[in-house]
Parts: sequence; C-alpha cells; structure tokens
Amino acid sequence: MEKKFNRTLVTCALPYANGPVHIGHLAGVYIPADIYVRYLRLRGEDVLYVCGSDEHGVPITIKAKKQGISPQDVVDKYHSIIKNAFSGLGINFDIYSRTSSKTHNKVASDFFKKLHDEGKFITKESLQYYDEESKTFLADRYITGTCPKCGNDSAYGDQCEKCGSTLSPEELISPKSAISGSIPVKKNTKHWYLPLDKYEAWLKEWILDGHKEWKSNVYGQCKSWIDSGLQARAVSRDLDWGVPVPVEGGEGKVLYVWFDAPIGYISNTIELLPQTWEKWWKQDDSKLVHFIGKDNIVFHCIVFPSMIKAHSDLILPDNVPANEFLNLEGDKISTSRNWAVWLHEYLEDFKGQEDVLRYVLCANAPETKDNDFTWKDFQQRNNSELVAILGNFVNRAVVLTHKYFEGKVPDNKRPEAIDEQVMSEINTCKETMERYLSTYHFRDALKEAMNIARIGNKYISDTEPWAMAKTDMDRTASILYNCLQICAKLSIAFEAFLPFTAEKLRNMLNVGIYAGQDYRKGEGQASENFYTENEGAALHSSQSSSKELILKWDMLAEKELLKSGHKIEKAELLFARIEDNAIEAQIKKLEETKISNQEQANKNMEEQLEAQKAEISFEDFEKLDIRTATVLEAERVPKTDKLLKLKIDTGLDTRTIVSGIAEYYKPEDIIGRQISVLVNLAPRKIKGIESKGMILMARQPDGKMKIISPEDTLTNGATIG
Ligand code: B3M
Ligand code: ZN
Repeated sequence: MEKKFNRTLVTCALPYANGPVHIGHLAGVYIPADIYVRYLRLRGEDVLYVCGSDEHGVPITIKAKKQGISPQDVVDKYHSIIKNAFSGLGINFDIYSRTSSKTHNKVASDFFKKLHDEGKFITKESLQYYDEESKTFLADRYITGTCPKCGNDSAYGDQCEKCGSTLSPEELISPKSAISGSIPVKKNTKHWYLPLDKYEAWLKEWILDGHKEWKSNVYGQCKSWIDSGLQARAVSRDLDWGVPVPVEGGEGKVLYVWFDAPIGYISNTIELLPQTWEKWWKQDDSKLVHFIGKDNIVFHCIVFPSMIKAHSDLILPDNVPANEFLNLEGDKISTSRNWAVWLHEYLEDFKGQEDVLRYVLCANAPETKDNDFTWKDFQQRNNSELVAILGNFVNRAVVLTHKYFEGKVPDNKRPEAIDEQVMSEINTCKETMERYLSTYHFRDALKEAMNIARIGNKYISDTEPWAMAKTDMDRTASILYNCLQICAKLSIAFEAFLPFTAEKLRNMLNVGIYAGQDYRKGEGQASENFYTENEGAALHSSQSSSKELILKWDMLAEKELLKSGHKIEKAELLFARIEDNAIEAQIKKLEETKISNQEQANKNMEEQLEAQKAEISFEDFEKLDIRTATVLEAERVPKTDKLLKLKIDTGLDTRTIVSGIAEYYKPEDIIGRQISVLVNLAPRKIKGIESKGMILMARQPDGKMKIISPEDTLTNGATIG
C-alpha cells in the first residue's frame, strides 16, 4: 500500500560556494527538483522547497589562500552569484540560506553534541601530517609533492591533477606543506567517527528491502556500498574553517563538511520556520525528497540517514532521485578546466530565453545514463520543437481568434466528433504525465506535455480554420473555441517545465494560475497565492491574482476552461528562433577554452620533459624485469572510474594487475592486446585486489595514456631491455 503523505519537503544539494553553478548541476539536480515542486503546488499540495550554499570544506580555504582573501570573502562572492542565477532561471526556493549562518552553526553543533552525549560516536587516534612551522594539521589537499605515478611535482595529497590518480598523502614523494613549504611531520590526532558498520543491518532493511522502487542507479550504488561492508567514518577534521567541534578535546577541530552540510537542510528550514519546522522534519506524514547528483548518493542514502537514525527523532527520505552526469560537447564538465556552460553567463547571453535552457536540460536530462549537451542540439530543440510546435500552435490560435472573433473566445457552435477525440487524447496525456511526474521521470513527462502541443498543431492543421472561415463561420467558431481550450491546457501542462512561457501564455489568455502555498515570507504569513502577470520568473506572489479565472492542474482534464465571450490579449511570440551566429559564438567560446587548456597541457609536458629524473646506475637498471605479455581478461574495478582489473599472460605465469587505464581503454578494447610489463614490481593491494606488476604506458602531451605494444606479435615473456 502506498503511504499517504500530507506535505512534501523537497531539498536540493547545497552547491559549494567556491564556484558558480553550471548546466551539469542544473540538469542533474535543480531543474528536476523545480519541476517536481511546481507540479505538486499546481496540484494544491503543501510543499516546502529548501536549499542553500555549502560554505565549508577544504577547497574553499584553498581558494581563499590562493587569492589572498578570507574563506568568508570567497563564499560571500559565490553565494550571491549562485543565488541570483537560480532565481534568474525561475528557481525560487522558499529559502536559500548558507552553512556559514549562525542558525546553521548552532543546529549542526547541537546535532553533533546530541550524538556525542548519547555515545553514538567512537573516537580514534591516528597519525596525520602536521606542519610544525604554521602549527596546524594538514588536510590531504594541503600537502603537495611528487606524484609517484607520473612524476608531476605539484600533486596533492589526495589527487594528482595531472594524471588523475587518486592518492593518499603517504604516497607522495617528498611531501611538503602547502602552507609554509616546510616538511611535514606525522603527529597523533584524535577524531570522532560515526560507526557506519553498526547501521549496516538497518540500512539493508530500510533501503534494500524497503525501497526497491528507488531509481536503479541509486539503489545499485547503495547495494554495492552495503554489500562491500561499511566502516566507521571520521566526522571531524583538523581545520579552522567550519563548525567547531563542540565537545571536550575539540579545540582546533571542526565538523567534517559532509557532516554539517546535510544538516543545512534542517537548519535552513529552522531559519525560515522557527516555530513550525518540526512539522516538516519530525512528523511521519511529511515526505522528504532529496534531489542530488550521483556523486552525492552515498552521503544522502547511507551517511546522512545513519546520522538521522542515530539522532532518532527526524524523518528519513522517502526518495533520493539522483541523476547521472551531463557532459558538454562530448567532454566531462570540469570547473578547473573551465569546461562548462555557466548559468550566470547563459542568463546574460540569452536574455528572455531562460525557458529554452530549462527545456533542453530536461528533454536531455541524464536520468538513467550520462548524457551530452551540445549547442547544436540546443538550437535544434528550440527551433524545431519550441518554436515550430508549441509556439506555432499558440500563435495560430490566438491570431485567428483576433482575426475572426475580435479577440473573444467564440461559441462552440458546431462541435464535431474529432473535437471530442482530441480532448480525450489530451486527457490521456494528462494521466501519463501524472504517472511520470510522480515517479521522477521528468523527461518523459515533458515529452508528453509536448505531445499536447503536437495534438493541437495537428488539430488546427487538419481542421484548417483559415479555410473553413470562407464557408462556415459556425464550424470555425468551434475549432477556435477548442484551440483556445488547448492553449489554456498547455499553460497548465508546461507550468512546471517552462514557467516563463506558461506565464506569457496565461497573460495572453487573460487567466491566472494556482501557485499553492508560499512560505518565502516565513511563519504565519504563509497563505494561498496566485501568480500574477509581469512578475517575471513566475515568482509566486504574495498578492492574489487579479484574474477571474485561476487554473489548476486538474483542469487539464476539463472540457471548458475558457468560457465563450472571454476576452483574450493580442498574440505575442512565445519563442524566438535561435540563429547560427548565437550558437557559433558559444562554440567559439568553448574552442578558446580548449585551446588554452591545450597550451597549458603542453607547457606542463615540456616542464615534465625538461625535469628529467636523476641518473641511475646500470645495476639499478638491471633490476628491472620488463617483459612482453598478453591481456587475457579485463574488467572494470567496481566503484572506480579509472581502474581496470586485468588478467595477463606474462609467459612466466598468469597474474592479475590493476591498472589505472579505464579512462583510455574499455575492457573489450584491451583484451588480446600485447603489452609491456614490469614483472618484478613488489605486489600491491589496490582496492582490495592484489596487483602484481605494472603495465608500461606512454603519456601523451595532453595527459592521455597509450599502451606500448610491440610492432610484431612476440612470444609472451620476451625480456625487454
Ligand atoms: N556541496 C557537494 C556538491 O555540490 C555538496 C552537496 C552538499 S548536499 C548536503 O556536489
Ligand atoms: Zn600524477
């Protein structure tokens, strides 16, 4: 039996305030969430929509240091860029606050303290790098050194940005403190850990048995985490930017950013509704839905729920409909390589075309697999879908009504069977949309909304009111009567997806829309509201609409929305064509980014080539046993992006090697290939797999790796040297 809820609390991942928001974030998280919220409100449901900036964490402190400003300066800057960009796209949270706020500090601190006092944490001591000169422990990111894999001498303690390897500080050759440049020492430090292993059985039951309906990508990730066994996770860090650890021994330490950030959902709710927030977070007739990207699944499905379980009086998410990633023109979106379409720049470049981006990102949303955004597809969808189908239909209906009926909805004088049939097709679309929207299938729901426009277009083309007007004004009246009803239905069907357009359309039709509860003013003032004209961004207004007719979701199935005689406004184009030059300008912008990235890569490569390694003796060289081998089997190592597990025939034996080449070779591309292998490298455990030896690869100037294989097929085991 499906559970009955009385209100829905929708949260969106809190963006890190160390950079602006790009189309990947939008397609993955914010567009789907906004559609969902608008849809529920249109149905008259009680919804609270919460987000804010995530302002803690090491990357922010590093950015500040690099720019010679304070972390607070960094987050102030990006918080306002992000907040403005969201509202520019019609994404209007009830609250968009920040984790550097006083309320958050207190709420997160109390949360930690409660768990601490109730004995829900364990503490552990461990050796961590410490900078004696600046007297601070060093987060992995604050240690730099030479990458053991590629020789890059500015690798970080958690990652080498040149070769992409995930590292631990211990692996770095000649580690240095990024703060003082001194050589760090190891020092003992105490931290608090949440023992996730204790929640494993419960998580299994709650997710694996209880939430089989979750999206398969989400469920699958949870299952593989749980199946591979959960371990205690540190929830504090040695750092001076964040929420201070509020218990004894916590001096100089802060809560780990992933501990405090999800509590931000709660603290932001408290900030908005200090008296009634518990209704949203504590009553089990409240439905909690987290919209996030796939890289946040473990935190929202495993870690935060375990924190909630430990806290014991808060509700758990009913669903976490995480999306996959959006790529841009065939490449991974990357903030550091500036490979992105930034929302605030889009809003500048495409003023008045906010809905085009909303449309394309939903139509192309990475709901089940990674997807690609291309500017050509963007142009194509605008010109041949929005302009040619939706815009064209509405324009014809409104223009003809003015031409023949003085801008008034005509009488339905001579109905015919086709009219009934069209309306019943639209009813089916409504039902299909409801099914999709309630199960987070937003792409399919949008397709169905577009089908309503297609039905309208076909109806007007088949019935040809412009031709009919020459012979039969009564039938013409009926046709346009029906077309205008369809226009009104379109303004309902598209409200969640294209709020700016739906509003324009309603203004043409002289109708208002039901916008549900507005909590943006906080406590006590929440009241039923309506969107009014000229508000832009379809903000929900605090005034009631002046319109007599207020549309609601269910009216999508009604036969008559606009009464005969109802006056409509002049036609206004809903969409403008996007010409080649606008698209070329965007493509050029990206090409320039590519060129400057390539120049940087070449420069790095030159530096690397110049930085030859120190001379070694012949005896040293002779220690290396390099041989030819053949790859027999290859598979991806689960939960990693870069690793392949290979079974190879070295001529001496058959053995397993784990190699970081998954970005460059698919398993099926490498099976059967001859390779060169350093066979006498001491075995190492990588992701729990014993790897014996190393495959020799050549690094290209762009950082990509290629296998070094012999020209002719050789016997496996032939020595190289
Ligand atoms: N700021 C990570 C991200 O933007 C993080 C989300 C926090 S949600 C509580 O990917
Ligand atoms: Zn490297």
